[in-house]
Amino acid sequence: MADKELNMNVRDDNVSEETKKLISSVPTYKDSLVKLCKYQGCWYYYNTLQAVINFQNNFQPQDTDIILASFPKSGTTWLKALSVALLERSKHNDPLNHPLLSGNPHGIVPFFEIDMYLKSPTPDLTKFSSSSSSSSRLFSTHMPLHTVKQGLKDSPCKVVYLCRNAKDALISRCGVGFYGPIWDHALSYWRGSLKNPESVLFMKYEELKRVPCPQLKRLAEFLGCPFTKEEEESGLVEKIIELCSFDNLSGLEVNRTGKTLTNVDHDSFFRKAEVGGWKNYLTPEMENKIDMIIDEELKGSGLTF
Ligand code: PAP
Repeated sequence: MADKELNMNVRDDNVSEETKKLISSVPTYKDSLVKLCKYQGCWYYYNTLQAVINFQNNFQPQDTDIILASFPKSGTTWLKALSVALLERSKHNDPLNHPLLSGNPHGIVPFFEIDMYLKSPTPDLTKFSSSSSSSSRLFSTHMPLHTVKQGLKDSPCKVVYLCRNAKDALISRCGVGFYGPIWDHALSYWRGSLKNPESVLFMKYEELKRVPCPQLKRLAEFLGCPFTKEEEESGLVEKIIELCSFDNLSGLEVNRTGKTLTNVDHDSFFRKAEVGGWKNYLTPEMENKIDMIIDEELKGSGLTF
């Protein structure tokens, strides 16, 4: 594929001299399709690395900012939708007039390093601000926690991480290992959540699927907007789950058509949304090999996924 046909975040044509110098001093990987480099323990496309550095150098956090974090293909779209629905719930009583009905979740909650800081080191953040009703700005990222924290400085922003079974994330993506290794990624947030449970919430895709209502309430409490008794009695928790369900979101016109700012088809964020779907794609040998690596890497951490 000609370089210009690749999306901007995966290219290598927007890298400063300083970042080029940095790249020359870190591990790199190159094949006919991609160039990756390892920064702070995580693999990035070169332009994405530039955006990561732009973010680290220039992001001005506000104490009430909320950061939604995940490894790619771990349910980011779902987490974004749920968080928007939670934070905007007082404003959008009319079920036909909700931002999620007219905007793809990725258009509503931008990625630091894939949207905001990709084209400019100092983007205009006002246009990315989330809701006018909620005082929190919602952002998202696929960076590991230690890298995000450098951009957040010492701000007490809340960070929510959604973790997914590695084999399901692998199958969902069918791609190269950018942002990996997945175990180091998840461990950065796992350890952060153990150390600072009031700042970092660690959630699991499988739990959200299994028991969505308690998990949504957990998220609401963490974000400082717990459901009131009246809201619970009115069925609002279930309504938000339904609004953000795979079946509902994937069926909306806005998610069946159109593309994100970085040229990704909206419908590519919705595939099957299954737990354990990897069983249809991996041989027992592949399964064993991945399990052995993950078990070894997570040993002693208390985390399983
Ligand atoms: P991204 O990394 O490109 O942002 P992300 O949203 O993290 O993708 O993950 C996409 C996965 O979440 C897809 O999984 P699958 O390939 O196994 O099907 C997608 O189907 C799933 N997904 C998207 N929306 C929802 C939802 N509302 N509920 C549950 N899963 C969802």
